[in-house]
Amino acid sequence: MTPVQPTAKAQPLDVKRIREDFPILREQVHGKPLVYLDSTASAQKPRQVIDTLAFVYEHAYANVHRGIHYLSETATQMYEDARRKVARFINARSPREIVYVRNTTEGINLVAYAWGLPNLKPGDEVLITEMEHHSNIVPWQLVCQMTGATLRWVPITPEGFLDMEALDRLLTERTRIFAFTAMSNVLGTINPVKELVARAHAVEALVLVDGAQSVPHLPVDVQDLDCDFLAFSGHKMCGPSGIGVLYGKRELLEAMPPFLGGGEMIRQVKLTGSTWNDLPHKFEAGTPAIAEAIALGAAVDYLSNLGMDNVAAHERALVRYAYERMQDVEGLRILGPGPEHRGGVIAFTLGDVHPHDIAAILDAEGIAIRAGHHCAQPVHDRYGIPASARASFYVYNTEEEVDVLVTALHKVVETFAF
Ligand code: 7TS
Repeated sequence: MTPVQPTAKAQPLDVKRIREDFPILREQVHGKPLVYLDSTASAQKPRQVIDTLAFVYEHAYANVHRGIHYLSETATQMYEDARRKVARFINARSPREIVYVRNTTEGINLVAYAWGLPNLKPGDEVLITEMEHHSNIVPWQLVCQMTGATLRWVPITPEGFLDMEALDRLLTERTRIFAFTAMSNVLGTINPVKELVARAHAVEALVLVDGAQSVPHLPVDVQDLDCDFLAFSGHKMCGPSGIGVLYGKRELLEAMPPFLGGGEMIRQVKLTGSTWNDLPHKFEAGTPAIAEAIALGAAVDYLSNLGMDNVAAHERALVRYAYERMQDVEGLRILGPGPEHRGGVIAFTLGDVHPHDIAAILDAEGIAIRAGHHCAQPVHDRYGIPASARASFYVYNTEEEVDVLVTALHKVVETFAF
């Protein structure tokens, strides 16, 4: 595997200033300063995003695409401006390719149902990987059951990479779609998305990229990657919960039937049948998350101002530091590849200590990590463990916080005296 290449142009983030933008980071937890190391589950929100939500509700709130009145037109304008910002952020050809959904999970389900149900049949194969989040496994299991298609998966090597030799055997002319994560939420592995897309296209399979962990942390350019679909969540990229995005190539989205039916997604409704609205509204039935979509635009502005190359470089440096410091903790085993191949996620086990006990001891120190299977049971099965503890990093985390984590991990070792 080629290490993830650092970009020469990256500038250091001014983390002290960034932290001032995140009011929650001033909280005390159990009398200790909060050390938030759970951004892979959900990221904290900067003042700019919180203020945008408040601004919309105080000054610009009404339903969108419906009213002829001032407020509705203002809200619609802001809602569509945010869509244009998202399109630019991932370099989509057009905002019409940006469908607002609730989260990554809904985006993947949209493709599984609206593309999968009409297109899959017995003999067809859907290819996923062993390192997927449940949201990129279960929808495909359901749709394969309904259509008679077969679900296959690319195994993971002992080091935590996709097994590229197995991929060669698994990608065949029977493969209709290859759905994989750009970055594992457990192993931290950054997958070679562009290469995987090219290999899938060589057998004429479509590609859905689960961007839940890549769009918030790495520069993503859908035209360069040439992926057919990309799903991601606002709440993991400093935006609000309840808003996410499905990017899809226009011709594919045009050809797909709607996923949900209702208001807004129609052109005309007769009791005998209906016709559909233009993209992207065909996929946006019902009143959407209006203020949340607008605030996602503010999150995109925030990250764009920091610069995604700089965000990625900051996390790379932090994960390298954490990876090295954590080697000193007795009995600690890190899942997945070395720091040069991973994003800002470190999942680990510590002797026989249950990950929930690790998380509870750390919580008492004000440190928020996640413990469990992180909605990725097959990854844990692969390594023969039921669960792990996981620290994850974002733009507001510092080396000092890693030091607090490592000191607390030594405390866990002392408490359990192994
Ligand atoms: N895909 C990946 C790779 C993820 O990490 C997650 C969420 C999802 C999909 C689903 O995102 P949602 O916004 O639709 O829920 N991952 C995690 C996690 O690691 N801990 O909590 C949520």
